[in-house]
Amino acid sequence: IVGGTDVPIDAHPYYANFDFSCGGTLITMFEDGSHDFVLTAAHCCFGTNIDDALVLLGVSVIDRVEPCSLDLELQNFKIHEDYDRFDFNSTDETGTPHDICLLKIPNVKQSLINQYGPEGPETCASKISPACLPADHVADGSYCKVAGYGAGNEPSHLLNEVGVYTFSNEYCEATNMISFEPTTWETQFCAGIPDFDGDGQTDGGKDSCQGDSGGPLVCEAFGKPVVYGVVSWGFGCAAPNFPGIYAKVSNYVDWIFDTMDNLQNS
Ligand code: 4AZ
Repeated sequence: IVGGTDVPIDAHPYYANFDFSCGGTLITMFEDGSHDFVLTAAHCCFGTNIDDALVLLGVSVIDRVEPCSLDLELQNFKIHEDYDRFDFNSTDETGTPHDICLLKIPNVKQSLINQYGPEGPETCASKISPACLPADHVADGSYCKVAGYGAGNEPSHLLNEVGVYTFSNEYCEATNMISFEPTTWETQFCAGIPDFDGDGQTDGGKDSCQGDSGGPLVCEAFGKPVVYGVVSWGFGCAAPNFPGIYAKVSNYVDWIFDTMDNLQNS
C-alpha cells in the first residue's frame, strides 16, 4: 500500500494474509462447522503448495502472534478456469481477466473455539469476521479502501489501508492510455485518485502495490463492508495517470458459489 496509514486488523477484520506474499478476503464464517473460504487473486495461487501454505487471520502485525490470530492450513484452492497465466506476464494490452482464486480453509469459528475457548468467536468478532459479496458492481466514483502488507507500507510490517475512488472504464482507458477488450471491462475495473490537482492527469501517491495482490478493495454499503475488488495489477504503483486495476468481484459471485460447493467436498 502506497500513501496509506497503518491500521489495526479491527479496521478490516475480513483481511487474510496468504502465505506472507499476498492478501485475501474472508467471505464466509459458517455456523455449521463446514469449511470456510478466502477470496484471492489467481496469480497468487500459482506455485502454491497445499502442504505448506498458510492463511493468517486476525493479525495487525504480519510476523506476530496476537490475541485472536489464527494460522490456518490451506486445505485446497481453485484458480478461475478462464484465467490465462500467460496474459499476466505478457506486455500486450488485453489485461489479465479472471484474476480470481478461492482458498478453502478449516472452519474459522471452530478454529477460534479450539484455540481461544468457547468465547473465542465472540471475543474475536472485531478482529475476524467476513466481508459481504456484492449484488452488483459499485457505482463509479465511490470511495473505497484497499488494505494490505505490500510494498510502500510504513512501517512495513503493519497492516496499511488507503482510500481510493472507483473509476469508470472510459476514465481508466483514458488515464492508463491503453485500450482493453470490451469483455475485459466486465471482469476488472480501475481505482485511484481523480485529477484533484487539475493537471489533466489522475493524481498519484496512493495505490495498492506489489504484495497487496489478492487483497480486498472494500466499499461500505448499508453500513457493511462489501468486497467489490481483488487487487490484481497495474503499471507500477501510485504513478500519476496509472490507477490500480482490480478484479470485479460482482462478475464472479456465481462462480464463487459454485466453486465453494465443489470445494466443500474435495
Ligand atoms: C503487483 O505487482 C501489483 N498498483 C499489484 C497492484 C498494483 C501493481 C502491482 C497496483 O502485485
